Amino acid sequence: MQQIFEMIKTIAIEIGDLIINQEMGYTDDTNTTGDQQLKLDIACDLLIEKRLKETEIVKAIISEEKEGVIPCNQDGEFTVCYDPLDGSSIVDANLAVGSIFGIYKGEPKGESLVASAYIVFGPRIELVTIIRGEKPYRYRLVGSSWQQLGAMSIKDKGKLNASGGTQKYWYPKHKKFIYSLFDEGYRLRYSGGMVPDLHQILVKEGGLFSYPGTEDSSKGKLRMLFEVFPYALVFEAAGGYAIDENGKRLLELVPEHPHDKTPCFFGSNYEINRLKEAYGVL
Ligand code: AHM
Ligand code: MG
Repeated sequence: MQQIFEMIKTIAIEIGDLIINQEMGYTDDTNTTGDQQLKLDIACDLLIEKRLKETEIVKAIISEEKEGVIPCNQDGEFTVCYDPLDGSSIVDANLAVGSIFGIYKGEPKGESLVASAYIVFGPRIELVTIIRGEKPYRYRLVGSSWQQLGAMSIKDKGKLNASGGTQKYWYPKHKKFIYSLFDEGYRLRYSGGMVPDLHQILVKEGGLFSYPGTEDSSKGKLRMLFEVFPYALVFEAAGGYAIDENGKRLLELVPEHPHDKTPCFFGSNYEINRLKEAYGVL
């Protein structure tokens, strides 16, 4: 696994450079979920594809920006599913964005996720890696070396509340629940980039991030293989929880298609219990 993590460190430096120097603007293409692709999305995708193909233990890759599985090394062991540049719609506003990697052994699904990693491109570049069964570790790029900042953990209760989706289309139970947390004193923290938003909750050791199903999109927006499962592994290993709208652990879900989405909730013990109560799935 270290071979993949080392390559992800190289990728982080190279994408950091692309974000600063690559020409912005859209191409005429859309990805499989219908989002218009930025030139930067494509450049990041190609870079990751090239680097993962060079990593001998990678058997295949699946990108959020492409349809289907791309074979890499015949003797490889792992399938890496990745979102090359999450939050690309906020990159031109110069907000933080990220790259997410799910590393699967066998058929990609929650149970076969063996490790994951994400990179945050903010004022600094940070990386979080997790191997199933171990703690998540946080690193920061200083000059050209990676400084380990220690293991990440989540307390029983936090102060932050971040919910995605168009509020007009939130189901009444979700709206009532989110407002009840604000009435308890929770603070709104939502940038529109799941990588910095989830990273902030982890760094502040608690809180809740929701991307619910809504009246206009019953499965929400976030894709299981590239976005949801990698964070579910991080949150659980940090001592938090990661569930769907039925109270089921996200890591127990099985996508039918690589680009399948699911409503998802990541948080500390207290907020997740309040959510289960509000959704009637306790
Ligand atoms: P993307 O993969 O096309 O960038 O979309 C995913 C992003 C997440 O980072 C973020 O949580 C979500 O979209 C924001 O969506 P919304 O504006 O609907 O809340
Ligand atoms: Mg994304």
